Amino acid sequence: MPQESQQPRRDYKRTLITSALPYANGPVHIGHLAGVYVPADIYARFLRMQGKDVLFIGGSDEHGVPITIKAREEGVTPQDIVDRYHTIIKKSMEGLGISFDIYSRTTSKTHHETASEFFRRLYDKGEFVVKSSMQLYDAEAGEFLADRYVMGTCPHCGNPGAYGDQCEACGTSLAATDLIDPHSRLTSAPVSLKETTHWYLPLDRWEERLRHWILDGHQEWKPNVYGQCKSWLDQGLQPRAVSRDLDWGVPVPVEGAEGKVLYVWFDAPIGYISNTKELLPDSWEQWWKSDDTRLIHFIGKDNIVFHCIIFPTMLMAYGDNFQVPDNVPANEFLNLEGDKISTSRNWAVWAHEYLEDFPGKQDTLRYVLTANAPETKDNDFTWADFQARNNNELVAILGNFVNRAMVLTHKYFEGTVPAAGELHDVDRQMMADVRAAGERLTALWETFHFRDGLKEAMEIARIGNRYLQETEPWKAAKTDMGRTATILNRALQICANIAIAFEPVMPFMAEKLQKMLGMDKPSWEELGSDALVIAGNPIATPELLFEKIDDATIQAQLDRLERIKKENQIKNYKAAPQAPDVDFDTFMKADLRVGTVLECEKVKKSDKLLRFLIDDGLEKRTIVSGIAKYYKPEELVGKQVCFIANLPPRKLKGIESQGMILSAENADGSLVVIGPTAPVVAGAQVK
Ligand code: B3M
Ligand code: ZN
Repeated sequence: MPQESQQPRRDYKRTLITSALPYANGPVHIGHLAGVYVPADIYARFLRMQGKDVLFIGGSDEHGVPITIKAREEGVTPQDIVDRYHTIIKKSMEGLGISFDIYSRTTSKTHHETASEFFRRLYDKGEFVVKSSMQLYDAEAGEFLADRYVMGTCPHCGNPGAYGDQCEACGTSLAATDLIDPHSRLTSAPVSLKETTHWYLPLDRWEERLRHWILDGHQEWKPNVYGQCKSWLDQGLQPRAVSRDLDWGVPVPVEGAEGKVLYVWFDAPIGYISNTKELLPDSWEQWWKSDDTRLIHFIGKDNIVFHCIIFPTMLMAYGDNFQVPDNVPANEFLNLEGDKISTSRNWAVWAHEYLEDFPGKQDTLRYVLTANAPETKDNDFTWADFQARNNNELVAILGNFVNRAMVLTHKYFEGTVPAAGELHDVDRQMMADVRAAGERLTALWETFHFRDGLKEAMEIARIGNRYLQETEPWKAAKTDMGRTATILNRALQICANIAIAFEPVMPFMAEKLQKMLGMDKPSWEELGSDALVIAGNPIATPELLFEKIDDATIQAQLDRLERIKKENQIKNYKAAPQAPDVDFDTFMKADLRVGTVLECEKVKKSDKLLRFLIDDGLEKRTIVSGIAKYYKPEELVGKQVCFIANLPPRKLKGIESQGMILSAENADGSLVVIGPTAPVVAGAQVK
């Protein structure tokens, strides 16, 4: 059971669920899915199955500096960029069954109007302060520069390509003013400072109210969320700028604000409101401004301050009974094979690529991401774990149980649900266990413990397998068909419970299973029932719910990541600094030659060494070289290689090596043998 006391509010009539609006400057990946979209979708489906009034709002965040940078890099407009990624993201969400009531975008007309009006109202109410400050400026382009638009040398690691907000080589967060030699990415001109004016939201005015609301009123929030809020509040809040000098975004709707737009973090959360409005133009206010609405934000941990402090302040400042969030179940981060997921390094499993590579296996991903959700700490996604959970849990436990129950029903009762007779203790105990698992599941999901709840759902399938093992209906069938009927009736009831318990996490599987069992669309309240499938009704021929994923499929994914790792190493390669001078005569003492490889073989008991027999123009010589990991011996026979002829002989693994073959070391540490670009005579000198 959860350790914190997360008691859900009971006095509400409807739940408004939002999930962070992904930036439309790239596709979504498994980190977004595990952290935000899958848990939000589970919660939405879970409430809908209970007959609750739910709205699940999504959309793309289409403003902000990274989008303008990408557009410039590609020589297209920001609108082109967001059109491209909004389409990809929306399709991925649909493909994965994320059941938004609306998935819209912040470039929509409704959003521009709504965000603009929101700003104007705060402005008119005197909720902003105006301040002038010195900002980075590119005098050549005549434009102010966001930190990301500044480049220079990292003061920590010396990387000459560090950005004004972060050095991607060493990972340090920076301010543009920390950089050595800061220059503009627009024109390469050195950056200067210029005075500019912006509107600020004075968070400090709201500090007491926020303290009371969160620190006293929401101790049930997840410890990571509550802790971050407390730390912000304890440090004391400062006014935050809500406008920027930029030409992409919602224009600041005030006279004299030409060339200024709303800061993306001001307009993006208003996107939740705009999208509700777009969906329900006449009744959206009920979802935002009435006391009996409960607002829940699903986000990742880097968005906590915006959703717990800044957006609530905006809502309170607006007034009009706008509701502040009741809970913000933010997640930590998911890593991939031990490394931080990164869009710029292409280190991710992209949702749209997964859907192509694993057609029909949306539920497997949803299951794995929930079973391994980063709810309390950062977690790691590995392809080995993905395969193991599919094969050992979905196939071997869940799929296997359902299949056995249905196949036995076909075998003994021609595919008709048999009637249960007198119940034994084992039958009653089994149903009590299913009910108890269902109750624990409900309590866990009500309090946003999706990962632990999923374990309880799987427990129902485990109970099913144990039940068949214990009751052995195939044995009873030899002596007592009535007993077999009872057992299989119970087993089919467990299948039906599975079709309910897993529906929020694996909706595709659940729908298929419900159809196979001939169930009506179930409601959550029926979980734990032993009357879900009716005696005398037919069930379908069982189809497999999950299939095994083989090693080759997993290897292909690992190979892809390996390739990406190499590409990144090449991209980030920094050539070694030049060695100190060597005088010409010394260099000329080295006798460098070209030889032709006559024989090449692996050295026994070594995975590094190859033994060469080389025609050096004078005789045949043996050279041992440490390149076995990068070549198959037969590839090198007949090739010409450069070697140093006049090194003193050296024994390697008992073989005397007469010289050294030259190779170049690539960015990933792999070695490539050096040879002439056209055939030459064996023994040709290299000068
Ligand atoms: N687009 C940041 C992010 O994707 C931002 C969320 C907005 S939610 C209103 O992490
Ligand atoms: Zn650095």
